[in-house]
Amino acid sequence: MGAQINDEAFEGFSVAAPSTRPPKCSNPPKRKEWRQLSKPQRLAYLDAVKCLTTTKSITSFNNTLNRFDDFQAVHNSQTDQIHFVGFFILWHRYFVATYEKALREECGYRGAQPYWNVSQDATLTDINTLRSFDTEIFDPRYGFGGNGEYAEHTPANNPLNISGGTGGGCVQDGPFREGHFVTNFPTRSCLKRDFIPWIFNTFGQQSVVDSVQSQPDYATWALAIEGIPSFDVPNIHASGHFGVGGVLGQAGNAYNSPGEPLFYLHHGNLDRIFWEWQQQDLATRLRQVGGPVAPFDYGGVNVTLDFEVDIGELSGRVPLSQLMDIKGGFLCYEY
Ligand SMILES: [Cu+2]
Repeated sequence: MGAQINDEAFEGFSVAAPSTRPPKCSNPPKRKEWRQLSKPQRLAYLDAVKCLTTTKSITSFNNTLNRFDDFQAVHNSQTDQIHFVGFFILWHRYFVATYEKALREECGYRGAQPYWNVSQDATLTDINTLRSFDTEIFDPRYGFGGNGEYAEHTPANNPLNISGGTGGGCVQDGPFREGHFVTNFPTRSCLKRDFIPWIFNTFGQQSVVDSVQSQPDYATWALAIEGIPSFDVPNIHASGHFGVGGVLGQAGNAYNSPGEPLFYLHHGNLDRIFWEWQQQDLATRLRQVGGPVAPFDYGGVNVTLDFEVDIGELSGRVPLSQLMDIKGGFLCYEY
């Protein structure tokens, strides 16, 4: 007993290296597509998300009341630095893994972060008529509920004049319906959705994913998965964001998209696609990064493995080298 206390005291005085060594990854949670979960597993996940909304905030932002808000606020505060950069996919990998950790460690969730393979739902058949996608993802009991109530799209609230928004108001069914779920940051709001079927369906095609996966190196791959801010060129990232959030919903808002609980399933899917691409040549792709440090600065200074991403009060600062392997460094999960 006495010896143990001495050891601990000694640890306290030692340099940081031993205590910052990441723990070994054993028993990684296995992430599955939403529909691969049993119904009790789906309910357990939805309950854990609701639990985050009733667990006190740990961040110092104004208006964050709970742990769910914390994640939205951190993303919001960094939006202008973490998109259209070389570390986009790795920042979001770290962010989703930290959310998964919060669900497990703070809300007693025993499963893994599920993902939503949007390509499984993207269909071109009823592209302009579909109001509510017919998918178990939006199931009112075992899913995330459906579209928002219809709200008028005007030049004031739709300045880019994006066509095809079919909702825009508060979600009316499911666990995140109006009166049962709010986001508090930056201001209090119901969860809004504004399904845009043509974007979801054309951008979500498996062929779009296939062309991303054919990219030969990290920098071109990273650009392909994120896409460019244009509705003329299909990209898989925009499919989940604008297909669900459209013009007026949280998912379609670059700053506040993590206010949409499906954000974590959509980005889980992008991460799964990343890991599948990495596995095509793992030896190389566990160590290959690239793309700009500064937004849109293609051809400028590129990120390296030493480049650090920082999700602040959620989990701090980590070099990209620690985020390359989903079962090593700071990460511990699998697909
Ligand atoms: Cu983002």
